[in-house]
Amino acid sequence: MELLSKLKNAFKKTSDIIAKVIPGKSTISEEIYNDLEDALIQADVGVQTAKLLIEKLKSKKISADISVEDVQRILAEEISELVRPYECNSLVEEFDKGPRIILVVGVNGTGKTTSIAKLAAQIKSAGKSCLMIAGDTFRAAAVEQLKCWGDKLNIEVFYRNESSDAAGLIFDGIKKAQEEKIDFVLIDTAGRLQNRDDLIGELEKIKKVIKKLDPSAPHHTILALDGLIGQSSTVQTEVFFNRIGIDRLIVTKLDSSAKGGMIISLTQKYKIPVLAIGIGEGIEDLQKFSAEDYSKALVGFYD
Ligand SMILES: Nc1nc2c(ncn2[C@@H]2O[C@H](COP(=O)(O)OP(=O)(O)OP(=O)(O)O)[C@@H](O)[C@H]2O)c(=O)[nH]1
Ligand SMILES: [Mg+2]
Repeated sequence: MELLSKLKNAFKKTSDIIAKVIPGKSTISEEIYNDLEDALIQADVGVQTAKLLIEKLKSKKISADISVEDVQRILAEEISELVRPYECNSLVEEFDKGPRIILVVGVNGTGKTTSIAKLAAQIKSAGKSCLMIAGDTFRAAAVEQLKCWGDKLNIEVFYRNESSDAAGLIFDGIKKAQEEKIDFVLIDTAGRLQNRDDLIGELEKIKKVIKKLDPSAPHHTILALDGLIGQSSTVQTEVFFNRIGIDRLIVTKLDSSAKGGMIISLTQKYKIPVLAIGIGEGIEDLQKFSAEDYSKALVGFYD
């Protein structure tokens, strides 16, 4: 229950956009449908998806006498249906044998390092061992940031103070994890803009190096997306999807975003499961993505 109310608060900015269209209305008119469509677009669900949702809503042949809750409930059900295929198991739930090697990528400041710490905390509390590799050798403070999380969580961080070669460091870190039979390896990487061809190329090299040690790895390549920028993250997703081959999304900062609808359009377009959503800066603020909870929170419907 506490989780749901956190989610509810996190999505308040988005759900307010939708809720304010229909307060106190007892009948649903073409005008309200139009306003709802606009609200959905504002919440960044995407124009096509917004149109689709309104069509679905209309096809329900709901009576003219309708409550706000009815509209919210039906919308939540429709949204849930769209995103349900993109729910997935948490890393720990799908664990078979270690080391499970997880690479986290994304543009600058999207929440990669923080999300790695949050995931590591979940892995630890499930009783599995974990090594975090400070593969962001680009920014001096990046290693310190991950070490700081490692100290707080009492989870080992593999790092070098001065290293220009991220791939070499990552290779050595994975080797150590294999030797020590550690269950999970979480690899942090430097933020890189999708239009920096050289930096995207470096990630391709990192993936190749990882495969030398385990041809089945990385077992997941997670793209961290900033929930604040909403649908604009499509441009980023496109490049990482095509060049690096991502297979999980983490959408962060949804607690302060009014664009929570982005998850619908992104999943429909790229068909990538959402591993988790970030709803705050605290270590516990990374939630498993639940289609039902997300949809209800997005439209502000709670039964
Ligand atoms: N409110 C909120 N803040 C978040 C969330 N996730 C991350 N942050 C904050 O966003 C900022 C950037 O997070 P980082 O984890 O450093 O992002 P990064 O992708 O590693 O950044 P670079 O390494 O510089 O590319 C930090 O201040 C985090 O505390 C979230 O879900 N909600
Ligand atoms: Mg970072």
